[in-house]
Amino acid sequence: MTQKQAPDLVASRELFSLLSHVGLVGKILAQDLRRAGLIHVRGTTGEVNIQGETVKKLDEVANQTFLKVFDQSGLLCALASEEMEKPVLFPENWPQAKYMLLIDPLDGSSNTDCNMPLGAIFSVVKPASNDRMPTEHDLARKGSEQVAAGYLLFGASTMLVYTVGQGVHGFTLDPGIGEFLQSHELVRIPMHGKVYSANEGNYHKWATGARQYVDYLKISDTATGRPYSGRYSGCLVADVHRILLDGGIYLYPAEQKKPEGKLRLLYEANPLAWVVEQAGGRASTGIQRIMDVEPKQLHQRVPLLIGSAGDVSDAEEFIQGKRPGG
Ligand code: FDP
Repeated sequence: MTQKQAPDLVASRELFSLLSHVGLVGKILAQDLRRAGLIHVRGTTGEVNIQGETVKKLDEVANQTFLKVFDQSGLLCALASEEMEKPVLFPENWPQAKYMLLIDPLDGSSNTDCNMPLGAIFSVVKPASNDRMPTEHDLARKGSEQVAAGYLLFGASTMLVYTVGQGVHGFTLDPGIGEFLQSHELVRIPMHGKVYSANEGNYHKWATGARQYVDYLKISDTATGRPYSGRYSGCLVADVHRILLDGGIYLYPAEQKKPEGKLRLLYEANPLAWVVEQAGGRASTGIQRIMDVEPKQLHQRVPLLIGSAGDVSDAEEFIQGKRPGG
C-alpha cells in the first residue's frame, strides 16, 4: 500500500462505520415504526420545533435514536438535526473524529399516524479546517462538499440508500436476520419518467412557471409520453425513491408568498440531490443547481425540483420563462 492510499483507506473505514451506524438507527426505528400503534408513540409532543412545525412523538423518538447511536460511536465531531435549533458538538472526539452529520431524523411526519411511508435523510461533511474544533458555522457547507449522503426509507420494507460519490447503492433490511443486504447496485435514473410528484393543493400559491409546467405534464402527447401520472405520498424520501428507480420529477417549488420554498437545504435537498445526481439525475432550485447553493444558515429552506435530468431541465425552462407560455 502506498502512503497516498493509506489515509484514504482509514477514511473509507470510518465512513463505512458511519454508514453502519446509520443502518443501526434504521433497524431500531424500523422496529419502533412497525409497532407504532402499540407503543404509544403516535400523536404530538405538544411542542413546536425550530421550523415552526408541530413536533410528533415519533420525530422526537427518531431524533433521540440518532443522538444515542452517534453519541456512543465516537465517529462525529458534530451533529445537526432539523429537529434541534443548535447542533450537538463532540469536543471529546476531536481531532480523531473528522465527520459532521446532518439529519432529518423523520421525514414525512404527517404520515406517522396513518401507517404511511416515512424516511430519514442524512448528509456527511467534513470541517473546512483541521486546525480547530468546528463550530456551528462549519456545518453549513455546500452540497458539493458532502462526503456521504443518503436516506432510510420505512415502507413495505426498510431500505438504506446512499452514495459516497461512487454511484448509488441500495440495501434492504432482511428482518429475519436483522441485516441490510444489498438489493440495488449502481442505480441509474432514466432521462425522463412518467410520474410527477407535487402537493397540487398548493397550485394557486405557486408562481406562473411552476403552474404552467404542471399543466404541460397533463396534456396528452405521445412523443413526450404525456400525460404524466401524479403520485404524492407526503413523504419526500418515498416520493424521491420511486423517482430514483423509475424516473420522473418531484417538485416542491417556490410559492409567491414563500419564495424560499419549504424543504431544508442542508437536511433534505443537498443529500437527496447528491444521491439523484450520482444516479444520473438532476436537482435544481429552478434557477440554480441545488448542490451549488451557498448556505447562509443551518435551517435554510430552498425550492426543490429533483429527478430525471430531462424532466428537471423542462421544469427549469418553464420556471425561468423560457418556454412559450412559460
Ligand atoms: P413533513 O413536513 O410531513 O415532514 O420534509 C418535509 C415534508 O414532510 C416532506 O417529506 C414532504 O414531501 C413535504 O414536506 C410535505 O409537505 P406538504 O404537507 O406541504 O405537502
